[in-house]
Parts: sequence; C-alpha cells; structure tokens
Amino acid sequence: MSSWNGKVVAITGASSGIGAKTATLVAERGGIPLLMARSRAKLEELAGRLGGRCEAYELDVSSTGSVEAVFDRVNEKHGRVDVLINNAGFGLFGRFEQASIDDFEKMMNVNYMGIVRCTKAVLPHMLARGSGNIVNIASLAGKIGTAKSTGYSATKHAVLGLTNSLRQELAGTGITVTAINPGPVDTPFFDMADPSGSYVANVKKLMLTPDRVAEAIVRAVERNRAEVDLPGIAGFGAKLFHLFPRTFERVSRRFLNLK
Ligand code: NJP
Repeated sequence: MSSWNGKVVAITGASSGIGAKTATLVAERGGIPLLMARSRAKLEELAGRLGGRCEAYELDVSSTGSVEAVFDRVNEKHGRVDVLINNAGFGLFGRFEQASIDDFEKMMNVNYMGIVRCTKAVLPHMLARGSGNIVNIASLAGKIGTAKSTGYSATKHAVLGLTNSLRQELAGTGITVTAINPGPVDTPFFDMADPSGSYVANVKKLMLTPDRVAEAIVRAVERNRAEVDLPGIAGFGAKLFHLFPRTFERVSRRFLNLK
C-alpha cells in the first residue's frame, strides 16, 4: 500500500502547473488532495477530474483571514493536515529600476508570507500529533541571482532561509521540512513573468515539465529529503556559485542574463 494512502495533503496553488500535477499524483497514490487557490472554477474542474476524496478550497495566501478560515474548515472536517505543500507563487521579471514597489511587495506577500501564513495554520496541529511534512516550493532563483529577477529571486531566497531555519527548529519533532528548487518549468507561470516570451524562447530547451517536478515533490516526501534541486546539474551549478561566487558570475554572465 502507498505511503500516501488516506493522507490529507493540502496543496496551495493547485489550480495550475506544478500544484495541479502534484495533486494528480497524490490522488493516484490514494492520498486526499485538498486543492487550494483563488480560481474556484479551475479547482472544481480538477477536483471533478480527480474524483475520489479530492476537495477544492478557495484560498488567497496573501490574506491572513482567508488562510485562517480555510484551515479552520479543514481542521474541522479532517482534524489534521498530514502534508502541506506550499506551492502558490508567481513571478514578475524586469529590471530593478523599472519594477514598482508594489510588485516587490506583492511577490513577497504571496511567495514568502503565503508560506508563513499556511505553515502557521498547520504547525500547531502537526506538533501536537508529532508528525507531518511541510514542502516549500522555492527555486534555483533562491540560490543564484539573475538579471531582471531582483524581486522574485529575493522571495525565493527568503523561502529557503525560512525552510532551512524551520528544519532546525523542528528537528526531533517528527515533522520534516523540505525545499524543492526547480529551474524553469513549462507552466502558465510565464504568462505573467515573461509576457513578451523572450525568456521562454531563450530557455525553452532547458525547461522541466511540471510532471517531472511533481514526481520529485512526491518522492522527496516519501524519502524525507531536506532539499531537491532540479535538474541535478543546475544544483551543482548553485554549489559552484556558493564556493566561487565572483568567478561563477564572470564565467556564467551570459547564462545569468537570459531574461
Ligand atoms: O505556476 P502557475 P507554477 N493565493 O502559474 C496560485 C514556483 N516555480 O506551477 O490563485 C493562492 O502554473 C495560482 O492559482 P490562482 C513558483 O514560484 C516555478 O510554475 O488560481 N494561490 C496557481 O495555482 C510557484 O511558487 C517555476 O491564480 C495563488 C499557482 O499559484 C510554484 O513553482 C520555476 C496565489 C501558480 O501556478 C508553482 O508555479 C521555479 C494566491 N495569492 C519555481 N497567487 C517555473 N514555472 O519556471 C498565485 O523555480 N496562486
């Protein structure tokens, strides 16, 4: 029997891309995916397709009230969340001087504060039960800065700081904390991040599929992995960057300026 069988799995950003694929895999393995995002119609359509015990919850992770109300309902109904997959997020690429303060605030409020809000909503219950998995979808952008990504990259650096610190705090509690760091993934993310399509054209050949990222998320939970970089070779690049940052920046300048 799959280790997902009967597990209550809350997935934010489940109306599209990586979140929707992850929900599909969880449902296939016998888990109970709780699909969360703002687009109710998309969630209901996916829940209908997945069938079984899948549920849809309209959720805006940028609102503390919305997060508290949704997780209160979940706790009333299920009494627990076994796995929280903090996946909701978006990016707006552009040069620093052209990006508005509002863009910086909105990305941080969803990508980083959204994770803070959802994690706060489930953690007390996980601690009381002495078990749980928290998975944060960060990014390779949380490890290496690239041009036109000052706002987005900062949110993902923040997510990794949170993830690594929380893992230390929760050691020995029975709760695991995992970071998933993909490179570019072929999802509707780029409709907003790269409306001109120029970045997508530059990295099209390197793009991961959302299925591959979803598989990695599921496997990371099954194996209690602390962190997964995708693809692995890009993770090696991130390690080189941390060892030799200035040399790496010099040698990889063209690659770090594809947006
Ligand atoms: O993007 P997309 P991905 N409250 O646009 C939801 C990271 N990542 O699957 O609310 C609640 O298909 C939105 O739903 P809706 C990325 O940073 C990506 O690629 O209905 N939900 C939708 O379901 C993000 O953290 C790439 O509009 C909110 C989902 O988020 C995660 O992967 C590379 C929300 C976004 O689905 C999933 O992105 C990488 C809110 N306020 C990391 N705002 C990549 N694609 O290249 C948005 O390294 N959502």
